[in-house]
Amino acid sequence: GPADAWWSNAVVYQIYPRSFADSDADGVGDLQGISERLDYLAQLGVDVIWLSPVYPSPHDDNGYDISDYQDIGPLFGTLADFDRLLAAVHERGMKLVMDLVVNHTSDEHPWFTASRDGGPDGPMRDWYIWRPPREGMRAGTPGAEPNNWGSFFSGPAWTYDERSGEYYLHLFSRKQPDLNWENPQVRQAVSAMMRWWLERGADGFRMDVVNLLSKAPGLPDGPVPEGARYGDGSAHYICGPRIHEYLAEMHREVFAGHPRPLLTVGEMPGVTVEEARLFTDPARREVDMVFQFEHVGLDHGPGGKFDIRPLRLTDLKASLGRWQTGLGDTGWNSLYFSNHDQPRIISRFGDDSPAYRDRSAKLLATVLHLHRGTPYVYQGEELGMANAPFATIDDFRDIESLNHYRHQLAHGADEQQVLAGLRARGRDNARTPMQWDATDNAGFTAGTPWIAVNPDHKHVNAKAQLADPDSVFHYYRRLIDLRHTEPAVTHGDFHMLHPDHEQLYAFTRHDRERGTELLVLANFGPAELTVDLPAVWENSDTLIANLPATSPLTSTYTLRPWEARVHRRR
Ligand code: TEU
Repeated sequence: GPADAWWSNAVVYQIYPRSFADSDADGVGDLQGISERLDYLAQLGVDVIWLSPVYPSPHDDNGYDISDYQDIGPLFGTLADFDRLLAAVHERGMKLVMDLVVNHTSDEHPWFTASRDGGPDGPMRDWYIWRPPREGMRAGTPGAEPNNWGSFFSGPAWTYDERSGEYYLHLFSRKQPDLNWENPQVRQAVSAMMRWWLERGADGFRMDVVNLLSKAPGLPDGPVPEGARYGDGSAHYICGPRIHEYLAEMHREVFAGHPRPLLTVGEMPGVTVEEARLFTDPARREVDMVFQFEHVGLDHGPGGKFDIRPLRLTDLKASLGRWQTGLGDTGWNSLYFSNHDQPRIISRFGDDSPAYRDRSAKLLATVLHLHRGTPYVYQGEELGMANAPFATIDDFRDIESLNHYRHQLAHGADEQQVLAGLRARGRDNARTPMQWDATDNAGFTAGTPWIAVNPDHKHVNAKAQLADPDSVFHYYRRLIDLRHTEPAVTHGDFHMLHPDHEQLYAFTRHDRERGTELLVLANFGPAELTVDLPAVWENSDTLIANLPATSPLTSTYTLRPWEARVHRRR
């Protein structure tokens, strides 16, 4: 089962190459920049690096719109730079996982230009999803789209091609047309491309929105949410009718019998625990693990991600706890709070005020890393990087934020309210440059960064934290080490304590085979909290904690603001 897989005690580090390290002063990070920083990652102790897309791309969505799957984009370097990076990663005993974006391509990919320019009868037409206008409607007019689906990036999910009189589907931007996975030629081309990267030495794939590949036949309209202009088509493309067939076929064609240990993780918005059990059941041979979205949607209001609602700790515990149990015997969890699409976690679930930012960063890390599954660290998370102080719309770069702003204002929304949503939830919060040191531009670039550096880099940066044994960096290093050395972290059963408590996140991990048990206590907030403890924990050892203990554990213990502790008994 997964608990025996090579990755069962691995920790993955995500690099967003645009924002990691710029070696040639063009203001955008690159592969050579990554190569120069590998010792930092080796020191942190991570096992696997996941690279967000580095392929040729017009960068409408920062590389998630790919125009050539088998090359490196000139912004990032060359295939020779990639080979050097991969060799250097392998030399340090780490692995490198590529981002696989095959729900859609760029509209500048030759597959799409051939599909579009060949017209309705052209040989490549069926590689994408083309449809005539809605019956009785004049093409190109509002409402004439083939169905009512909205795109993830505001506006309709269809764009009209005047020359052929048809529309193409794009669940994301109009420059990200969806591939037609019903077409076996598409599937074969994708498999061949994946094999090519594995032969080059890549160690697996993170698969972008891979549960959206199969669309329901007929592409039916979706319900229109209160106050919305477009329908929600998700029931017709999330885990659609052929999705398990496609992933099992991909596994057979690409991964089966591969001689090297690989890792596959499917990014799956809207996936349920029940579906995730199927996707990650090793006997079904689909993917090793999935990224689910439930816990990062708990603070979304009815208006969606930019509609800010505070998190209730009981909701977070109920959600993560259900996933722990649901994938406890079959399947495997991915554990993440942060990635390039999410705001910074200390600004969201923690407390980024000067008094508590480091302590809450360590608390969040403790809670996440002590769950069962594979933890993912997003660049800068290990320094406790926070959301950026974006002032006006000119400070934002992300297509999702810019489109949302434009659409909201066009429909009469209040600008300050829209900006408040973007500041709290915009993806650019995760995309400000990595903070290497206190110099101007944080040591990220000698040029002008493509997005402003967070001014807090003067005191929050890697150089300062490497020199401080109490830093967030060294705390992450110790957590990662713990996963490598304490089997209960990898294998222990998960048991939630006090599920109804609004301030305490507490659980145990019981390794029955070795007779070890861990107790995790985390005080989510700025108030002290006295907890009652079962007698068995009296005088147990501290395994890791973000504060020195005030006293040995007895039948009660008072946790200070944002205090997190892990105790062990045998
Ligand atoms: O994201 C998919 C996704 O569903 C969301 O996280 C999305 O980014 C957005 O926040 C919805 O509000 C993946 C990639 O991680 C993301 O960067 C890409 O923009 C997207 O797919 C399209 O490739």
